[in-house]
Amino acid sequence: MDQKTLLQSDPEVAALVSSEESRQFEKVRLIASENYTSRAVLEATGSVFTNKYSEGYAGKRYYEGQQCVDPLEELAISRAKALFGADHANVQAYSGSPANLAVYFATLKPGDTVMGMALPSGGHLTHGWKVSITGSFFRSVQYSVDGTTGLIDYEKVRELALAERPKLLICGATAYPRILDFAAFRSIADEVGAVLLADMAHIAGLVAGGAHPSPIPHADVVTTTTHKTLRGPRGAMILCREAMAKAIDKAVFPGLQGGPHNHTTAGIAVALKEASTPDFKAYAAQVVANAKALAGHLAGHGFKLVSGGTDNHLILMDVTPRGMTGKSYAQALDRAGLECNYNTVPDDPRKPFDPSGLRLGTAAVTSRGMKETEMKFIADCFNRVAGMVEDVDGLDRLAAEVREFCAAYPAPGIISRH
Ligand code: DSN
Repeated sequence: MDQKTLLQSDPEVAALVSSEESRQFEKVRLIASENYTSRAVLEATGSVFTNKYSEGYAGKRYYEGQQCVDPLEELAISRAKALFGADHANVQAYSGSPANLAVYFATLKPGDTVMGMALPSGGHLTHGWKVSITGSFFRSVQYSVDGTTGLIDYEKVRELALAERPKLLICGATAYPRILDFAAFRSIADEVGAVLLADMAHIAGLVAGGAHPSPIPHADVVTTTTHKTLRGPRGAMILCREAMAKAIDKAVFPGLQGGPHNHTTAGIAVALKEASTPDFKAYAAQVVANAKALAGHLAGHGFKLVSGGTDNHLILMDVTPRGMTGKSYAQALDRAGLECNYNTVPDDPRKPFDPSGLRLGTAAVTSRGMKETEMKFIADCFNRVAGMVEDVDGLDRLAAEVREFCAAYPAPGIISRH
């Protein structure tokens, strides 16, 4: 961004912003939940809409001066509904966790039973994990992936649902590399009379671009963040059937939140316009093609891929067969200019703070125009780092190579380096 004013008024913050731009430009960013937003999204998110309070909804606000906010929010809502084919959209949730909590508030009473995928299997904290409010204010039962195949066993999910009769059944994941069978979850929810919540945060961009089946025809309510594969600002949306619209809106405001972050709504509106283009469709397809290519090359280097590969943007791999743990390897990779996060793998014998695995995603590198050929370079770098985890000089030399490699790929939004 143009930071002349910031530089003058607060050089310390300006320097950190500038360093972060360089860091994002010079690294191969493979954190599966991250991306690069466009310059247009950054400008909308950094706009004067941050100055405005707008508690309520269009036409029914508790503050005056909504001449621009009302049409902005209505524009974001209509773009969200059109892009995903939803009856209703709420674009006010601050992020993914509040969006999920709003669904709990709209559909449950404290102590009711919820059922989601366990965090170590690739679920999210807010899918009922014990340390989250969703696992302590509600009665939470959790399903897991099969420890051997790494896949969801839909028959086991069904059996657990029949035994526990959840009021809210949650599907969706943060570390599941395969297609989710939303129709199977629908049929389980129907059998036990549960509301079905699909959290599509990780795959929303793939759904928008037609590279992953949509949960919209199956789920009663769908939550998503807007900044992962969807490539918008940090924010969230809740999409639902008309029958749930009033309850969802009421749960978000006044149930859970005060004024919406209108600057975020502006960024979301821009991202939704971008996501409805043929270019974005091609992007979503390339994200998956890149993940498959990267997975193939990593397997060729002896890494053990959970489920044997990927259908989406995400790869989960057990690095212990190569004599490393997830944390030490992720730290060495970061030093060498390749950024990812350590992650548990199914039935991980190790603790989450130093687990057996790594999670990788191709959303950000694909936004820079990288394709299958570049995935081979990246996988080769992973192999080289595995051979020198403690060799800091070797890692620093590789980081210089990675910087040179990255320089050829423009990063959306980072115009200072173009
Ligand atoms: N923290 C996000 C992720 O990395 O998947 C989920 O909210």
